[in-house]
Amino acid sequence: MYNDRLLKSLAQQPVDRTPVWIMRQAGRYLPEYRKTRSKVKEFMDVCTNPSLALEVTMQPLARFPLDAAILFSDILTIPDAMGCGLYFEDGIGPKFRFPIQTRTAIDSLELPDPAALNYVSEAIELVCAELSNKIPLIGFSGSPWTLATYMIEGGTSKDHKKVRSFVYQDPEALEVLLEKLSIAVTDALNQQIRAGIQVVQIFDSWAGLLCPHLFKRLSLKYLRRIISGLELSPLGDRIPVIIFARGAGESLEELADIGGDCLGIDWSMDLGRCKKRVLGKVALQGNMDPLALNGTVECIQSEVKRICSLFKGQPGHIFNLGHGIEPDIDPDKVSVMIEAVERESRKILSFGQGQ
Ligand code: 1CP
Repeated sequence: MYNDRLLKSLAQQPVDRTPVWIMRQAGRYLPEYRKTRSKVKEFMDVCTNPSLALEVTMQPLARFPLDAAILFSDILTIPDAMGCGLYFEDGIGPKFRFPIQTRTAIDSLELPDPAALNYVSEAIELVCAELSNKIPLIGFSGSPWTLATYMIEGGTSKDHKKVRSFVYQDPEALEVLLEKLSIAVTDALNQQIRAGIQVVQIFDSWAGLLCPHLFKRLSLKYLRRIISGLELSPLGDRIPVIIFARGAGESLEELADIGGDCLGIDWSMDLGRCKKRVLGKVALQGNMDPLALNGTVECIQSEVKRICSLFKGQPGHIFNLGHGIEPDIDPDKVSVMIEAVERESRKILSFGQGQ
């Protein structure tokens, strides 16, 4: 790997400067993405077409000196492959034609045919060939809990009342669903590993819907199982795992103890305090407020400086936003952020190797 800053930071080893990538780095805030997107009818047409997925994955890398690529795809590809009938409604978001709302629907739900996700492996192979080991490629999946929220709600939701009620109405059925999703997620991630990804990120974007004891039972347990079921890379390397459990700050210590390498920290958390709680056990990723990118240049620079300074002389930080980038952000502000990470982190990481 020519640029191994991300892999080194995940292993909490010293680097010359803090690595940086952005959640949802390919997407609507980039005019080149909107152009590619306009060539096809549905968002999923980009994901399922490996050459379009390659094109979009590479777009942010052509603009910014990022330290990682993330495959352009979506967490909802797995429920889609399980027959839930994913579609996107304009101005609303993802929806399922066949939501999973009863014990009967859960019992008859089948694991995806691995061939149904071949388009993901094909896209990964194309991206790896294009990257030729210059920077690592991150593969990803949703957590079983987060996928279950979409499947039970029937799509995106404002209040998540259906799934939050289901937790109490039929906990046994929910656990059957989570078991099935754990197998599907483990299989899908192993398929991505065999195709060539070098890092895994698991998005538990709706972890915050669960109070800590339910989070343990309905999410953490399955995350642990998935991590322990991951295969070695085709070259025999362990694949580092980043867990982004949004809203689960209360359970940080427990999250640090399930075999992952890094915790993604959402923007609502105090990163300095997170560091005291778990750094050493795991690396930390984050956590600039995505809306800080709407601030002035000086505001962005001072936020970056504040965050980078928390890790003075200490390895194990990966700079990122504390959630996905918003579609209305000016890409020039992203350049300001990345340049500031480079400048500020070189200053504070005095143990660098002069790369
Ligand atoms: O083009 C469009 O209009 C569709 C917008 C879009 C994009 C750009 C969707 C629909 N998905 C994506 C890509 C995507 N999704 C990536 C790309 C890789 C990257 O460059 O980072 C990734 C990693 C995801 C992951 C994802 N999808 C998550 C987890 C991250 C998070 O934001 O918490 C979630 C929750 C989804 C579901 C989803 N897919 C799309 C949308 C708009 C949503 C969110 C729906 C909701 O708010 O409930």
